[in-house]
Order: sequence, then structure tokens, then C-alpha cells
Amino acid sequence: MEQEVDDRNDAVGYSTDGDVAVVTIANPPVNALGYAVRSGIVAALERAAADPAVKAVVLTGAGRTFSGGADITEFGKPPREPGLSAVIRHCESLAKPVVAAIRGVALGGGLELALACHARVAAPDARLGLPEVKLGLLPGAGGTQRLPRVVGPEAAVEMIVTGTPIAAAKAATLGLVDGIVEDDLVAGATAHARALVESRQTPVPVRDREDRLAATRRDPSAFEAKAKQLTQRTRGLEAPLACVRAVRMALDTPFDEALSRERALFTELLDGFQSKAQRHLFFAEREATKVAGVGREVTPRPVARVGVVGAGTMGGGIAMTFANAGIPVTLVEMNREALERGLGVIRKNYDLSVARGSLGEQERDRRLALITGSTRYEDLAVADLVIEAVFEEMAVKKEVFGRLDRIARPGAILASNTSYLDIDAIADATGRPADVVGTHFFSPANVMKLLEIVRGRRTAPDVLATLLGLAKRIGKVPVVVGVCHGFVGNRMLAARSAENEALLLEGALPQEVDRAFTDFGFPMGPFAMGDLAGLDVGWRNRKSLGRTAVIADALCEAGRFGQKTGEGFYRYEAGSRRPEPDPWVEALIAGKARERGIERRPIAAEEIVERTLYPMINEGARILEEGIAARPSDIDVAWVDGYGFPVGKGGPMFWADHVGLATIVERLDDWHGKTGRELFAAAPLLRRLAADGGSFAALGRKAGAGA
Ligand code: 3H9
Repeated sequence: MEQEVDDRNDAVGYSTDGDVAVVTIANPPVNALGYAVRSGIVAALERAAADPAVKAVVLTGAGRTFSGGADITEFGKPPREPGLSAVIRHCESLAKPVVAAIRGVALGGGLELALACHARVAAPDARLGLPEVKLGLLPGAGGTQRLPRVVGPEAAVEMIVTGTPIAAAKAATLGLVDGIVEDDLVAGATAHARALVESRQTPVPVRDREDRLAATRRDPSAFEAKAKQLTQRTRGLEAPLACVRAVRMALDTPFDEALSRERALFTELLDGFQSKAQRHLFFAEREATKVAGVGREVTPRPVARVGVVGAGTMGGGIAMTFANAGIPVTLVEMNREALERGLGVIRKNYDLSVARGSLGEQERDRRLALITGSTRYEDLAVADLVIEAVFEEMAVKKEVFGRLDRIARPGAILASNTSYLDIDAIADATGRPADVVGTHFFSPANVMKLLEIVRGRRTAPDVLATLLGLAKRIGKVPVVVGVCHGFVGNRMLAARSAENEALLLEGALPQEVDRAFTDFGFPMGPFAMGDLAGLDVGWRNRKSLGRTAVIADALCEAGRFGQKTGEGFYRYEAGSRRPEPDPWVEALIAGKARERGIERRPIAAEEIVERTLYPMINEGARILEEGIAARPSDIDVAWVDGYGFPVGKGGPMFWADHVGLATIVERLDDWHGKTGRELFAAAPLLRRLAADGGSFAALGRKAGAGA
């Protein structure tokens, strides 16, 4: 191949292989379509068009990937021409066929660009998708109009509303790629391009293809049903609805008009708060993996086999998480019966996925085969990482870690799944505290994305590096936190919940509090959540700490443990999980209030938010002051990925900036004055930021610079 790298533009390479020009996007790490790439592609296409020796073009990406889409860091800055739409127009209208050669990912604008090519071929492990919705956006460079023309409106609306990329094989089935190339991708694409030239048939540009739309235009009912199903639970997010509106335009609006309306919708979303919040989270999740003292020079330890101690709900879920990622697990329980029970639950969970169609039988069997049960601690000697998930009590944890210290191989990482306890004290039970760390998974562990990695005083940097890498392998979002009671998530949850009982006694009903939360965008309110988790758990915990909760204790004393007993803060019809308000509970609350001489009054949603979410943000400020979290955005990630904080609000600290820190301090002061409760005493950091007109975002930028 003749190499003629264009020295005027480093971001796009140009070379020729006989009569085919190869245009290569080279903008590491993900070949985002920033200004240099866009102008480079236009220049390369013009060059190919002008060269009579060139008959066709292959468009590909250097490195591991085709393109991760538009450069998100350019959003919000003044646009620079050529915009992506102009590049796409150029590509689609080129008189010579252009073939996209896709390896790695073609996402967002990357796939939109590929859709403007006359054909697409992909490597077997390529993934293609339009994930803009996850950034609170819709595809804004023709994706909502071209994808339906290639794969049909039903498949397109699914890909665009869920944002989930599809594998190359599925793309081939849908007609999104025209071929899969096993070996040399560019050579395969070049051959494909030559075949197009030799066939002498100019391929129809996607914009002019109407065949896949015809059936849905005649009868849109299947499309509408799919759209309805996809947007049933959008929890106040605007982007999924805008996506549907845009795809629908492919059916009833002329192409060019639809493009400009798509663009208008894109701009509207881009300027809105929700997309800002979701883009903040995108960068926050990546920022969270950058940890002070754990630079690139720190080499992670290899992890080929994992041990899990405890086959209860958490231990079982953790074992599944690793098996799902293809990592073998040894799962240890104290006795055969408990082990069999734990393994039985795992099997049942996988069977359920098979029944639902989300997992193949072969894959289920492969995953199950990766989990080896045992009742002997000695079997953990082969593990590179052992995660303890036993009863939440310090004496028990210390006993387990003492045993692990004797058994585990040198260099093995010893991790505790504790949700509250002191990792440093647990580490003291071993002769290797540098190898000890917290790995706090969230229930159900095989589903929830968050992994709180608790850094003990003596935890070695390479232990943290290992877990950060491992988190990515098992599909978790890691946040590194320091040692304190409850770490970041549960400590803030305690602050959020502290007023729950007072709100009930003063006049709110469980359903009113829960409604305030779901209206805010949480999937569930605290009382429905308590019923789901089981009220007896908190009751036992309170008893052991010598604490009380008037209403919750009374419910438990009456045998109402929540969903599992059919009654808790709500009633549940047999076999149903739907909480029904219960007059019995209302009477109980009224009675308890009377006993205490409290005159109940109506409580507005606004007050509920102020008395639950503002103390939680205040606790977040304390967590930052103490250095338990490195940056505000780490707290946002923990709350969105672990506790259902609405993504469209960007996490508690991001949302606090939006509300205004001065407003929050003013309301905390007011409640502090009224109640005298310490919970409402504004943290010094919060007060200082509010007084200086500062924000958590600005604080985070400083923290980022220092990390
Ligand atoms: C769009 O296309 C809009 C169009 O419809 C219309 C336009 C008019 N831009 O995730 P990683 C950075 S919207 C800028 O750790 P991986 C990322 O921040 C876009 N930067 O790697 C990180 O930086 P750092 C639609 C980006 O291998 C580094 O690259 N596209 C972009 O695990 C590595 O990222 C998407 O939503 C970007 N587009 O995963 C795709 N993407 O090292 C978003 C990444 O400084 N991206 N960066 O922390 C992804 O899903 C993943 O990054 C990807 C790679 C799968 C590509």
C-alpha cells in the first residue's frame, strides 16, 4: 500500500491501495469527531474525489476503534465548521463509493458517519450503537433518520431509546453491516469497495432508501407499541421521548425537513439541565477512576481466580458478578446446607434469566461451571482476591480475616464487603494490612453498578489499582472512598433518612413522602424501599445499637416486616409487590403523634425535599471536608449508580449547585433554628462555598487538578 500520510492534518490519515483511498481517523483515545477530525475527513474525501486514479474510499479508525462519536468536550463551546452534518453530507454525496471499516466501536456520531457511507463492514468484535440518550441527547447528525432506513423503524427506535450498542453479528442480521471481516479488516473493506466499483451499480445513499419504512408507514401500530413500551419508565427524562419523536419523523416527514427538526431537538436537549447533568456523570464516572497515589506507574496485581466467603444474598451476587465476567470463583460457606442453599439461589437466578430470554442455556451452564462451592477455607489458597461477605459484625469479620491471613497465598488481596465497619480494624486482624481493602457491593450485587472501594490507612496502591481495573472487567463503576461509618453512600443515606419518622409524626403519610421522592426522580421512596428490604433488618440493627424509631418499631412489633409479610408501611395483596396505602398505618401514626402531643399538619413535597435531601447534601459536604471522598463528582457517581439518584439531576452535589448553595444553607439554617437538630447544622465547607458564591463543581475542578 502506498502510504501518503497527510501532514497537514495529524487527526486523519490518507493513503492509497491501488484504486482505493484509505482514510483513517487517528484521534486517540476513541477517535472522537472533533474539529481536526471533521476537517480532516472533508479534506481527505475531496482529495479522493479529485484523484481520477481513485475509484472508491475506505473510511476507518486507527488503533482499536472506529469512532466513539462527537467530541463531547466540544459541547457547549461555539460550533466550528465543518460540523458533523456537513461531513456526513459530503460523504453521502461522494460520487465514489465509500465503505466504512468498523473495528472496536462505532457510537453516536461515529455510527451516523458510518451510516452515510455506501456500505459498512465490521470486525467480529465490533459494537455499533447510538448511545446519545445516555447523555440526555438524541442522535443529532441524521441518526434518527438514517438508522430506521437501514434496520427498520422498530429496531431503530429500540437502539436509539435504549442507547445500548449491538454486536457485529446482530448488526449483520439487521442489515446494519454488509459483511463481517474475520482477518484484515481494511483489506476486507477494500475488497468490498472494489466489488462495488466493479458491479458498476452506484449504491443508493441511505437517505434515499425507503424500502424498510414502507410497512410501518402503512401500519405503524407495532412501532407505536414498541415506542410506548420503551418509554414507559423514563422517570421524567426528556431525551427518550425526544428520540421517539425524531424516529417517528422518518415515517411522516420529508428527509431534509426531518434532519433540521432533529437538529433543533438536539440543540434544545443540549442546552437543557438534564443533558448537562448526564454529561457531568459521564465524565464523573471516568474521573472517579483517577485516584491520588495510584498513577499509571502502579502495576495492578493479576487476578485469575476469586474467592468469596459467605454464600448469602451478597456473597452469591458477588460470585455471579465474577462468573458473568468469565472469572472463576470459589464460594465458601460454613456448612453444606448453607452452601447448597446459596448455590441453589444462584442457579435459580440464572434460570430466571434463561426463562426471560436474557441469557442462553449454554451461557448459563458456562457461568455456573465457573462457580465452585466449598465448605473448606483451605480451598481459598488458590485465589488472587478473596472477598468476605459474612455477617456484619466486627468480631465475626476479624475471625474470618485471621483465618484468611493464614490460608491466602502471599500477595492475595483480602477484601471485605462490609457496608459500615472500620477496614483498618479489620486489617489489624491480619499480618498483611497493606493487602486489605473494602469492596462494598450493592444489592443485588450482580445488577447494581456501583462498587465502593474502601481505602484503608495502609492499603497498598497496587491493591487499589487492581480493584479499579477489575471493576471495569466486571462492569462496575468504582468510587474510592475513605474509612468512616457507612463510607460515602450509607453515611449520606442515614442523613437522608433521619427525618423520616419526624415527617410522619408531624403529618406526612408514607405514600406522600414516597411520592415526593418518585416525583423527584428516585425509582422508589424510602418507605416502599424499607418494605422491600425488610423492616426487621433495621429493627435488629437499632436494637443492637440501643436506638428506637417510633413508627418502624411499632410496625415490627406488630409483625409487619414489609413485603415478605404482606404488610409494612403499606399493605400488599397476595402475590403483588404494589404498595397499597393502609388505614391501619395511618391510624398508628396518628395515635403515636397524639401520645407525643404533636399536632399533625399537611406537609408539602417541598418541605419533604428540604428535610431529607438538604441534610444529605450537608453530609456530603462533611464527607468532602474529611477527605472521605476525593471530589464532589465521586459522591454523585456513588449516589446515581448505587442509590437510584435520578441521572437527569446529575447526583446530589451537582443538583445542589443547580439549586444554589446559598439557598440550601438558608433552608438548613431555618430548620436548624426550628428543630435544633444537629442534622441541619450547615457544614463549614458548605457555608463557606455559599458565602463566597462558590460551587461544588468549582471545588471539584480544584480537586481534579491536585489529584
Ligand atoms: C454524539 O455523537 C452526538 C451526535 O449524535 C451529534 C453531534 C452533532 N468525546 O470510556 P473510556 C474519553 S454524542 C470526548 O474510559 P473505554 C473519555 O472521557 C457522543 N471524549 O474508554 C476518557 O477520557 P480520559 C456519543 C470521549 O475504552 C477516554 O476517552 N458517543 C468520548 O472504556 C477513554 O474513555 C458516546 O456517548 C467522546 N465521545 O470506552 C460514546 N468518548 O481518559 C461515549 C470517550 O481523559 N464513550 N471519551 O478520562 C464511550 O461510551 C466510551 O468512552 C467508549 C470507550 C466505549 C468509546
